[in-house]
This record gives sequence, C-alpha cells and structure tokens, in this order.
Amino acid sequence: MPPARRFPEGFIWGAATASYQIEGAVEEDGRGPSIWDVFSHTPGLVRDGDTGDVACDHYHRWAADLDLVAELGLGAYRFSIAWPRVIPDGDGAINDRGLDFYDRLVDGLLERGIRPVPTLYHWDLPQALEDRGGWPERSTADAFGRYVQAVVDRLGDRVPQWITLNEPWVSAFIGYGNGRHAPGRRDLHDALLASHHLLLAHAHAMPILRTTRSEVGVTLNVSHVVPATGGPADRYAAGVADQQVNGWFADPILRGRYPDRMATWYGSLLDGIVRDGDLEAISAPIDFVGLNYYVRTHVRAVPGEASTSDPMDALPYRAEVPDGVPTTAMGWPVEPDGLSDFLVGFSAAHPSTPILITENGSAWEDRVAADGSVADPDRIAYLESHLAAVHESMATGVDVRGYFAWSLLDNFEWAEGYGKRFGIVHVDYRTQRRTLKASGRRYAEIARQNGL
Ligand code: IFM
Repeated sequence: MPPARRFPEGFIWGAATASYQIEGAVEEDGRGPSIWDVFSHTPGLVRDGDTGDVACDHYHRWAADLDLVAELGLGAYRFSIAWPRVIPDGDGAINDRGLDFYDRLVDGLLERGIRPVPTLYHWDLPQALEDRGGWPERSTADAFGRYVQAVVDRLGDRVPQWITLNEPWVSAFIGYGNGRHAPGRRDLHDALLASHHLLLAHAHAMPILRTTRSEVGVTLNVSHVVPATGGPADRYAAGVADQQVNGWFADPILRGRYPDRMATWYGSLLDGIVRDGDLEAISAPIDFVGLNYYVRTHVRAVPGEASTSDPMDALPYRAEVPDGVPTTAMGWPVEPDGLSDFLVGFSAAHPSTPILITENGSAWEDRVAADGSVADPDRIAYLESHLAAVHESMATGVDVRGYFAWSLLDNFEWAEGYGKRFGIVHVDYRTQRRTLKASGRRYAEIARQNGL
C-alpha cells in the first residue's frame, strides 16, 4: 500500500549522534580533555557517576555503526566533531590524528552513499579554554574560528552540509546559567556572555565555511511555548519564555537583533557585551536552520526569585506538565501537534529559511526480551505522530527539507548518564552489542517508502 503521507522527492532521512555521547576513547590519539570529561568525573554531577570514557566505543566501532546506518537505508548521518580531538588545548597545535578519525568517518559515509552532516560544536569545549574563562570570554569565539579552519582544511572538499553549533541555548543557559551541564557554572551574566560569544563563534565560522561549496546552517533547540492558562499573566509569561528559548538565538541569526522583550528584561546584564558589527556578522545569511524539537512548554507566570541557588529562577515563569498528558522517560510531555504548531509559526516568522529537523526523538524504559529483541511501541508512536506533524506543517507550505531521528544509538544522555535511552538502536553497554529496536525497523520502512 502506498503511504498515506508522502514526503517530497529528495526529502532527507537521517539519524543523529554527538561526539562525547558515543565516541569514548577519551585519551586516545592525542585527544585533550573537554569540559564534559571534567564535569562527568566530578562526583555527584552525573547520575550514577556515569562518564563518556567508553560510551558506545564508537571511536573503534565506527565502521560497523556506519554499516547500521546503511542497513537502515538512511541517506544522511549527523555527527559532531570533537574540538579537543582536533586542537587538544583548544587554541594551539592541530592534532592530525584527531582529524584522521573524522577523515575516515567522512570517507566511510561517502563510500556507503550516506551524506555526512557534521556539527562543529556539540558541547565538548576543550577544558583548557574553560580554564581561560570558557564561553563567557570573547576570545573563545576567536579560538573556535581557528578550530573551524583546521577542520575545513582537512574535510572541506567532501562535506556537503555543515552545522556550526548544536543548541547554543543549552550550552549557555544550562552550562553557565543553572550549571546542570558542563562546565557547571551558575551565573546569569556568564550565561548571557556565553550566549553572545557562541553567536560570535557561529559568525566567525561562516566566512570560513563559505570558502567551501557546502550548505551551512546552525542547529537550535526549540519548543512550542503556550500559556498554562488563558489569563493575561500566563500569556505574558509565555511571550517572555518564547523569546528566551526560541528567540534568543534565532533572532540575532535570522533577524540581526536580540528579541526586544527579553533584551529589556535582562537590562544592564547585557551592558558591554554586544560590540559594533557583531550582529551584522552574526546575521550573515545561512542556507538552512536546524531545529531540535522534543516538547511543548506550558508556561505559568511566577514572580522571578533572584535569591535561590538557581540563577535561572530569576526568570518570571516556570514550565509545567499539564495533568493527563503522557510523558516520556525524561518526564517530557508528548504532544505532537506542538511540532506542527511550532513549525507553522516559525516558518511564518522566517519564511525564507529552509528547515531541517536535526533532532527529534524520545527516551523510554526499553526492555530487551529473552530472544534479544527490543519492542518499543511508545517510541514508534512518538516517531510516527511527530512525522505526521511535520508532514501536516509541510502541507501548509512549511519548507522542511529533512528529518534526523535522535538518536542512532542509545548513548550518554549528559547529566542523566546512560539511564535514558533515546536510540533506535539498543546498545548493551557491557558487551557493546547493538540491536536494532522495532522503532529502527519502522523508521527504515518510513525512509524507504518516503512516507507513512
Ligand atoms: O541528547 C541530547 C542531545 O545531545 C541534544 N539535544 C537533546 C538530546 C536529548 O536530550
């Protein structure tokens, strides 16, 4: 039977991963330590004391993992390049052995007919740069430019599509704002400095990437933000939250300015951060925007509390999960129409920017059956309903060019360690055995049929 919902010819079907979450081999071939090595080795910061030391051992098993992508019939693979493998101390000598790994990976993908879509920064800042101040220092953005140049010199002839940053909002506000991620700092001013310097890093990368013939974009985490009630306070709070989460990076890049309401709210915290010419460089045209979508956010107005130990509590809203809405193992509400609603709104605001869904997926309590199989009906339902939502938005004219399932493999879920599994492929961390889950088989079928 032909699929009821067909995607356009050439629609990209892919899967995504990130370096620290899967590679392991943290001390191999000259790699330097990243902020995540230091953070995960600090007792009490990651659930169960998990670290990325071994992860999925992808550094050694990459060829078999690429075979899996090929067996799934996917046309694209999004991975990230670890800055500390390429420049171990962040801003010094280039480590050729680190680049060799990504060279092999890119060639391995091309040999299998799979499009490599590397992200240049997915959160593993070299620790040496954090020791010199990290993202709150403007010089970190300059160092990023030199790292990007090294990568482009080696891979620029073979990569068709680059992503500069993954979810800079998370790097800035979770890494430097509430400290739940590396490097674990808790200061709203640092978070704002970090966010501007991440934007500058993107800006510095753009002209370097433009020396290639590839498409270039950036990946942002987004959410469909709605008020918890119809009352004016919650509606106002939802507007603030929408600018804080969805606008803070998208607006500078796509409009050349920070969102007004949020900029006013931060007030003097922003003084001296933005220099002449910054926003012009940050808003250089991109070829696509990558959107990572997981949840709708229901927002309730609260008086901001500046005195708690979490500086993010100063923001005048809290997110809540409404009663009766099903949630994933992360506690995230499952509301697929949030994705279509978000895409329609985003596309109306930024009509000329093509969209790639660079991440979407869900974590569940997967069980391996006695026969070794993994049935994951909840993940299949999440996948199908969110793809239907993407399709629905496209039917209204939203320009979505591709979809990447998060994630190819179960992996190191940051502060949650290995306890939360997002993969369409199960990983037994004791044996490193990979098992295709039922959702992986279903996703392969959708990709093969170009629809569902
Ligand atoms: O695992 C992360 C990924 O690294 C970035 N986006 C969200 C995923 C799930 O939390």
